[in-house]
Amino acid sequence: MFFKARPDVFVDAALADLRACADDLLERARRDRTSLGHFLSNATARAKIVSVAHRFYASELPALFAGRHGVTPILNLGYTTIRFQAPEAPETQVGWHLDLNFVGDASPFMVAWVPLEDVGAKRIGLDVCVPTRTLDLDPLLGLWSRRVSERRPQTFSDRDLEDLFGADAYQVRALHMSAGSAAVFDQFVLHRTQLLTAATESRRSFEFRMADPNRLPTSWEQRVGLFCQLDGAAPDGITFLIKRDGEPCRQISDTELDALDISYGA
Ligand SMILES: O=C(O)CCC(=O)C(=O)O
Repeated sequence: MFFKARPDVFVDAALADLRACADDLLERARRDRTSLGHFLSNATARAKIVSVAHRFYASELPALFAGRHGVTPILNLGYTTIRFQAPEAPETQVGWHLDLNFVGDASPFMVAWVPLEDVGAKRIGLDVCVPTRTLDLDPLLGLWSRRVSERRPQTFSDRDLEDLFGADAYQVRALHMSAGSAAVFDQFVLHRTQLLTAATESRRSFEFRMADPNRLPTSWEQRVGLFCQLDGAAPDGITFLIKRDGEPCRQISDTELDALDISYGA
C-alpha cells in the first residue's frame, strides 16, 4: 500500500491549464465525467490534452512514481479522468473501491487524485481508509475477485469494510485538500467520494493514472489503450502511444489520431 498527500503540485498557470482542459472536455462530453483519451482524436481538444501532459510531466508526480518504480511513467489517457461533483448529485458519488479495478494486478501503478478546487469543507473531496495497524488485504482481495468473476460492482459498503477488517483496524479520513494538491496512491488503497452532506459547492478533479511502460498490467493487453509520454524529439514535446489488443505499444501520429474512430474511456 502506498499513499502520499502532496501540497501545491499544480499552481497558478499549471492549475489554470488543468481547469481549462477540464471545462473543455466536460463540456464536449456533456457529462459529469470523462477522460483525456476519449477526445484524443479531436485536434482542438488534443492541444488542451498536450498542455495538461506537459503540466503533468513538469510536476513532481513522475518523480514520485520513478522514486518507487525506477522509471518515468507513461500516462494512461483512457484512465486519466476528469470529474465534476455537484453537492446535490449523490448518485454520482463513488463508494469504497480500489483502483485495482483499472489495473487487475500488482503491476507498477499510481493514481494522483487532484482537486481543482479546495475540497473537504464546502466541496466534496475524497475519503481514504487509513489502517491503524498492518491490514491483511487478502480477505478484501478475495471479495474483490469474487465481485469481478460474478460481474458485480467492485464497490464496498462500510459494513463490508467492518466485516473484512474489524472496526478498530482502520479510520475513515476525509482529505482536506487545496486546489492543485494531490493524493497519490497505488491500486491497493481503499477510497471513495467523500460523504459530506454539508457540501454547498461543486468541484472538478483530475485522476492521473500512471504505469511503467515496460511492465503494463496484463489486463491492458486485451483492450485498446492510449498513452502519452514526454519526448524531446516530438514537435510539441509529447508523444502519443497506442496499444491494440495483443500488440506492443507504438507511437501514433497526429494524422493517425485525427482518423481514430474510438469511443473509449469516457
Ligand atoms: O472523485 C471522486 O469522487 C472519486 C473518484 C474515484 O475514486 C474513482 O473514480 O476512482
